[in-house]
Amino acid sequence: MDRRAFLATGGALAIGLSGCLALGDDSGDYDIGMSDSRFLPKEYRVDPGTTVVWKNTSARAHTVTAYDASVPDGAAYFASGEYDNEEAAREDWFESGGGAIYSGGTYTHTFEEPGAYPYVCIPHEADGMAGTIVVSSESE
Ligand SMILES: [Cu+2]
Repeated sequence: MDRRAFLATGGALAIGLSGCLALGDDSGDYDIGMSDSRFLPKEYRVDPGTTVVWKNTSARAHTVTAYDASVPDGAAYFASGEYDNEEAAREDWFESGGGAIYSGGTYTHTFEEPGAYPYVCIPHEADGMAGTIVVSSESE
């Protein structure tokens, strides 16, 4: 490699690094945002083993609550507040606002088993605030 080619490579590397740093400022810290009555995006695909981060990017409190009946066989139930099942999550929400993700708050869950995982926001279920995580390998 001559000196000119070496300098060109170094320049490209510097540009690549500054691009990574800029991403970390805002868009890189969550996967699914929330408006007043929507998960954004509504459907989200990940590879098995991926940790998904929800962030409440609105001013209202929300929950992330999986539907018991829809969790794939062998997969773990998930809900903000770390409830073991949907009934417990709903009861606690209606009694004390349990499981709430407040403005700016986050919830994370790692998805191991392939399949579709529909979930809902309990307080805004009637407004249609629901989403689905699809866990599948990219090659499928
Ligand atoms: Cu909500």
